[in-house]
Amino acid sequence: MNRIHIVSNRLPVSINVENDNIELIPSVGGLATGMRSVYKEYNGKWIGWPGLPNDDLSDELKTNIDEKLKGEDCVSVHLSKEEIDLYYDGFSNRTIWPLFHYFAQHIDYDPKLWEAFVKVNQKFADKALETLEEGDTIWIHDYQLLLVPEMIKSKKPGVTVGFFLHIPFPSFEVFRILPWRKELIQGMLGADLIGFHTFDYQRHFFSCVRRLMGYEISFNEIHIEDRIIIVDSFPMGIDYDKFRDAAIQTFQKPLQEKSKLHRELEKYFLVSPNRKLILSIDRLDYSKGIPNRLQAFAKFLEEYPEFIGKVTLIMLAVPSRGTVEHYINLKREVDELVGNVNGRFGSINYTPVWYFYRSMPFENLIELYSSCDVALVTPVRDGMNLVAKEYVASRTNRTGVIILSEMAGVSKEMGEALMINPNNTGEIAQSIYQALTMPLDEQRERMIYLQDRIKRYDVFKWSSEFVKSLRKVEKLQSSIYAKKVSDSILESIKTEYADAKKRSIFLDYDGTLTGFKKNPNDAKPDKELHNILYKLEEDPKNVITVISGRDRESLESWLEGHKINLIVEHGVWIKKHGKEWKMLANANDTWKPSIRPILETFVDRTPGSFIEEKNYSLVWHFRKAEPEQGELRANELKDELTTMIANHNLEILEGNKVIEVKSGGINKGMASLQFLQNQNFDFVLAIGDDWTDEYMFRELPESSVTIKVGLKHTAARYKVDSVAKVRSLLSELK
Ligand code: ADQ
Repeated sequence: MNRIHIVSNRLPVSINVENDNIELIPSVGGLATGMRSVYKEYNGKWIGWPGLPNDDLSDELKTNIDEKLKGEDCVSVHLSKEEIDLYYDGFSNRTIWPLFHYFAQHIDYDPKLWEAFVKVNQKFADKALETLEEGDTIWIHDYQLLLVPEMIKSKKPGVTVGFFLHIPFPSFEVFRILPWRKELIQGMLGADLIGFHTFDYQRHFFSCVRRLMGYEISFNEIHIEDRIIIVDSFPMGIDYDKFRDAAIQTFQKPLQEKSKLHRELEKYFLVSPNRKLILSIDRLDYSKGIPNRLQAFAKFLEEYPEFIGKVTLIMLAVPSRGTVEHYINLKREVDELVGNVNGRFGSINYTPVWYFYRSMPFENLIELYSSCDVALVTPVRDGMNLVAKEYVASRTNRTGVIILSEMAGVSKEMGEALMINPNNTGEIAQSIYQALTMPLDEQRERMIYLQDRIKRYDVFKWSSEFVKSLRKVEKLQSSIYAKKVSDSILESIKTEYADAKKRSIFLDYDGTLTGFKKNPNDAKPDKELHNILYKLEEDPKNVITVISGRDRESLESWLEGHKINLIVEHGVWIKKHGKEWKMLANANDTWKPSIRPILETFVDRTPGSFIEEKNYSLVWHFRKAEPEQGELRANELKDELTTMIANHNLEILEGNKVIEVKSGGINKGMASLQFLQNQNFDFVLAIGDDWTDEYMFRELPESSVTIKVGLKHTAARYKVDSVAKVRSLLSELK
């Protein structure tokens, strides 16, 4: 079984050094739990920063730390204070974090931060490369390491690379703001599998790839040069059983074993049995919508004064990124707002907001989750949000209500929560009222569904699904390589060619012999191509046919002087060398007047697209249109045409950035077979790039050497990845 390694900014352990004594403290967070099962099971290493700046560490201590970490199968990437400042607090948290959370006004564009980001990403990649062997798999995590996939892939292409982004991926209009947008996308595209929490982030990523890089995307695959990248959504889960079991135990503990917090909570309920608790838990981060939440709570007390004295908001904020300016300002704002709400609505025996600015042990978290009637989760942007899931898992009596921001990834899985827009404080106040007055039966009904779902797709399922997809993509890549014309395949093709007495060579034109041009009339053969063809024609054993979807005129004039046959319009016309054009199939064009107006409306609605008219077909080209709009309209057009074609015996052909409507029953397969009839060729070679060539690959005799240009699924026997490879293959045939 191939090894799977993990790379993340932080290792799953913290290090405590006292008097040269090194203590490793395992992290209990969701990622550490989920990944620990993976890298242990697959015999891998975890590569990351141990959490201490290396400036304060002697060489000896560093070596000892590394040794100790080795025992946990961890490999450390040591970082200096300056690197942490520029790469982590800097580019990661002052540039990418605000950008990806739509806080454009907070973005720091300092090129120094970018340079440090590149340098430190390279450090992580180098450490990983030291550990990796060809054939291994590596799973890289999160926005701090966006460049690492490419840095690894370019050095070790045989390693399967996975990447998971834990935060949102923004829409193109936001992402494009960044000066280094292309570099980030390129970095991510080094991965074979890219995972996001939700389909929306996946969609945004696709649109950035399409618009910035122009790569082709079909379903959830990105096709680049010689690789296919799979992109998918994997909503991260939690260790459900751990939270549920801990919640059960909390209530079974005898009084003397209960924590101080728990005893105080119980005392509170004892004194005021009708009091209700609302819970709010996050890192203190501007993406979490904490000020909005406090304002909404104040509004609620204002609008429903009967709840003053009866409802308390317990607000836990974990200190986070305290050296970054916007976090310092946020802390000040939250402190003030808490003071404001308590000052306005509090009394001697009533504090509306209990505010804790600290991290809490797991035990206390569980006590809070299981004691609070409502969870208020109102981020303005959040990749997933695990707090919402942890609250659900801890509700062992199946009561409790979640008020949830529609801007959190988790909202896609929690339709039963009370959904709010985090910027609408009136709506949040209203939902707080609805939650506090919700009948228990309704609470249970909603909670049962939520628990079912969150339990099923827990963190172990999440990681195993990702690993399963990694294995799948690994197989896919190897099947691509298997069909690729390798040196030994090339040798055997050359031998077959040399041994043959009479050869038929079918060559598609656009995308096969020449690259695609924005304007189809610019695709004239260049000198190199002319020479390749002249050389092939010289051999009297060769019968060469260019077989294309093009019209008669351009190919005839471009290839004038060559000893070549032409089959055009996908098989409607044939012109044997030195002879006149002849119709190969029975085609008619009486349908054109009814189809042309439809295509014209698409030209009007899609700037950059145009119609090409051939004798027996009409083609809508959208290569020059804005890529996303082009794809979208192409789907619309196909849909619209489908209802028309049956009446006219027409066919729709989908080529590379073209939709072609033509008379039915005519295709390159039929044409090439007809061409071979009554001739005794003992070698047939066919090369083509798009799916109109698939007809030819399927219909030609099994012994033919069929070659697809590109990496998509194909009926051809072999694949090459570019026009340049086609040309070099043809030049080598002797
Ligand atoms: P975070 O932004 O950190 O994670 P979240 O998913 O809510 O956000 O996870 C927070 C974790 O911290 C929870 O497990 C919670 O229990 C714990 N926690 C919160 N307050 C605490 C406190 N006071 N004391 C102790 N522990 C506390 C990023 C993304 C998220 C994404 C996760 C996972 O921003 O959108 O869900 O990664 O992919």
